[in-house]
Amino acid sequence: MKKTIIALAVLMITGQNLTAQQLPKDQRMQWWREARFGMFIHWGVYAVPAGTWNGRQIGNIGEWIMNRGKIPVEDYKAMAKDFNPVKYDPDSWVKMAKDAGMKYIVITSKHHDGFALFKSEASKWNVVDHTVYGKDLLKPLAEACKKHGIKLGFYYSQAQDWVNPGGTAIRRLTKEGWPNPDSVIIDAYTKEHNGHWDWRQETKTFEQYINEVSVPQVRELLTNYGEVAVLWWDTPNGMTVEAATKFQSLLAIQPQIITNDRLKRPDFPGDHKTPEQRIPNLADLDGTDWETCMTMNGTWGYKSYDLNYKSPQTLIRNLIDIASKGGNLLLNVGPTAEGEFPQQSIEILSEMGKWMKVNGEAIYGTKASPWGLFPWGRCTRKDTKNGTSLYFSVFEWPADRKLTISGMKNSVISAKLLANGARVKTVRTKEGELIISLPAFSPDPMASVVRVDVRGKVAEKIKQ
Ligand code: FHN
Repeated sequence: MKKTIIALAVLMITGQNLTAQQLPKDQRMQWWREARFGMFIHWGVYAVPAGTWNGRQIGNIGEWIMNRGKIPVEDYKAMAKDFNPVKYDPDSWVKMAKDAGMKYIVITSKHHDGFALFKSEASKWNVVDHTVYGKDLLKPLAEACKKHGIKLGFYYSQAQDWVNPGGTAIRRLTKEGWPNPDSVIIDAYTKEHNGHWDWRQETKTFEQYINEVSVPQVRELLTNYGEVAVLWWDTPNGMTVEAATKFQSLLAIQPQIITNDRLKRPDFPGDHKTPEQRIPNLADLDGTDWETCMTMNGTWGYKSYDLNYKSPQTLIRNLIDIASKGGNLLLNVGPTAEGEFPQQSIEILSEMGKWMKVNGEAIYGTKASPWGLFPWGRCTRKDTKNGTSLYFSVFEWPADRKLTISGMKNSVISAKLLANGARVKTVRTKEGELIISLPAFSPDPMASVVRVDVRGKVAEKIKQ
């Protein structure tokens, strides 16, 4: 407790310096707010068992197999001999992301299994020192991203690590299920749940882990790979203000970097929120930037038998829904141990790319809908030189072929379908409603976008 108070005091005193090390938030967030769509990649040794250990299918998400199966550290480490991504082609990964319409990639440089996809001096449990493959996986990805104009970010599990000793703070859970920061004792369940089922995990303290592995590795990531666009923290369980302050001060190495809200709650809010596997309701949004991260099937890390993929239509509509609420979508791919994207993911990316090529302007650089949601679809908007472009994405083609927009007084300059360029008619009713008349059939089953250009600015929020 005393330590926390001292660290908080240090933070308050140095707080200004910490933020001064970073470029102003709006400047840093500019590309991210325009991008709207990125790729998450969960890749590591868990792709070897791919959901099955000792002949048993282990439930839950694939990258948690070590924890869920309570796999002993040495057994898990032994799996690294089969992590041999000879088919890894970072150029084609980046091209697939780019062709899908994604503008950035965030890859798990180290997930909770502690395995670093990069050469690290801080822990030998990394791809160079621990696999026959023996090469840094992030370097060529950084080069490919640079070549194709895609921003690269690193996910880093700063406080949860089941292999590097000390890598998970042991805390008794409170009644609500959150770690209680003032306790140190443990019943067997809490211990296992927190990542302790092998004595090897306990040969060092959490503090040692933070100082000897986690902080040095983040420094390596921020130093050795050129410009890093995003640092994506995860599972701040047991994080202390002292530890978070150390990570935070490293950000000075990359003054343009964007970070999320998972370093340590609530003291370090980062630049954006991270709703996981869900799209927030309008009522939950408070003006803070946000990014929904989502899987294509039911797992982040590769699981050979999870074939429960969402349809391209669902994912495209999710992206539109998110953009209409002012957020970003970080859509996950879990590559195999050989270094390939699953075929289903490739197909989904390609379908999304086809839609984005035609309709991307309804997503990139747009702002949230001035009206909230429509029963038949969503709206995004963009300020133009002379006025505003409104993008109405139609999910449910209305039987009467009419979209009714209430409460907007701006006069219409033009209206057309992005799918085929066909003009659509608009009329104004006596009551001032705008009626958009659609053709008989929707030109695109994924979502058809009507772009309506109007004069002047459209008010931020219009009551219907
Ligand atoms: O435990 C992780 C999980 O494996 C995955 O990485 C997700 C992605 O947001 N984050 C954690 C759970 O919140």
